[in-house]
Amino acid sequence: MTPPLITHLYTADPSAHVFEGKIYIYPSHDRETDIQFNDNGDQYDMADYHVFSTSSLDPPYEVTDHGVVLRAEDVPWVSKQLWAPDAACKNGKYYLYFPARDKEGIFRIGVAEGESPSGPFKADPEPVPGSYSIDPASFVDPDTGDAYLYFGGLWGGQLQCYQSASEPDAHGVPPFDSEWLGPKEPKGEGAKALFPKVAPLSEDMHGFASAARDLVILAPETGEPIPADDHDRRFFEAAWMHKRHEKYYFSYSTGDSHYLVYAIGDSPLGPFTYAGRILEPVLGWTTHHSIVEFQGRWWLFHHDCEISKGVSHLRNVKVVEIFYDDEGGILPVKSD
Ligand code: FUB
Repeated sequence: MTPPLITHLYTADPSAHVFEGKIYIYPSHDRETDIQFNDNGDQYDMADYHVFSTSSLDPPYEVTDHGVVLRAEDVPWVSKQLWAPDAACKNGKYYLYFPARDKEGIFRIGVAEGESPSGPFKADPEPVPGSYSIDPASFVDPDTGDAYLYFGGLWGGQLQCYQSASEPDAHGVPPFDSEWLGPKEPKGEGAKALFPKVAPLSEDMHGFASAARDLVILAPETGEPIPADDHDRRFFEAAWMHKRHEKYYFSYSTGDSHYLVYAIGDSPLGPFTYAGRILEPVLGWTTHHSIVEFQGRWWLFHHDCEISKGVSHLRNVKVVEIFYDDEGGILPVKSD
């Protein structure tokens, strides 16, 4: 069985990057809580972030914990729930993107800047204008240097609250519809799945260069958007982007069907075509990941609940090597 990578804290949602020749991991920091499990995710009540680094991904693991790099109490707009973060490097600086509930209980995405991949990070006083929902994943195209932010998550992640066709605000955000709060999403004959969002990042990495738009995911057999009722393939949360051999790979969690899956496209803005499963369900409700090349090998970082013996909000990060077939398809990870 793959051993946990980090064992002294509960960690989840690992976003891994190669910075300065090492692997840096930006995970959620899970903690114990008395909040009862519900489908809105209230029990995921995290309050700070740690950063980790390592020079080798083969066991036995030697991972450095760089300590707390950002706390909820240090961000003026945040009320609670520091969920899955990601980091980017551009212009010699490091940027931590993080979702959290604002003082009205609405998920927004913040950005914090630092001089080093190991932090600390200083957050902007307001969330990124035009951002909403959860699970930011930043991607700096290795060939063009252009940077993008992907985001969105259903149910507790509130993405379904932004479906209104009414006039968007000045940042292009549709009106928030609180009728959709909770574990809800479109369903039924003819309903299309909601898409994740993507926005090009501004040169200073603190804002969007243009409004977030849909990242279209098509079913290969029809060429049409994936139907809402197709819970084995529709986007739920945990966006991630990587590039290999000129192809863009958008991967994500299917949420209540518990798969990690991926879609392939020719542009970081899409469209993408669903291509298959990467990881079967793991112990625990959530599954969330990142994919990165390190020292000529490709790695899937993910989490399960091995250490807590299945407590869904007390997770541990793992890493496993992945392989591609000759056509560029990702070979599904063998469960162990
Ligand atoms: O860690 C809190 C939430 O659980 C994340 O934002 C989701 O992706 C899921 O892993």
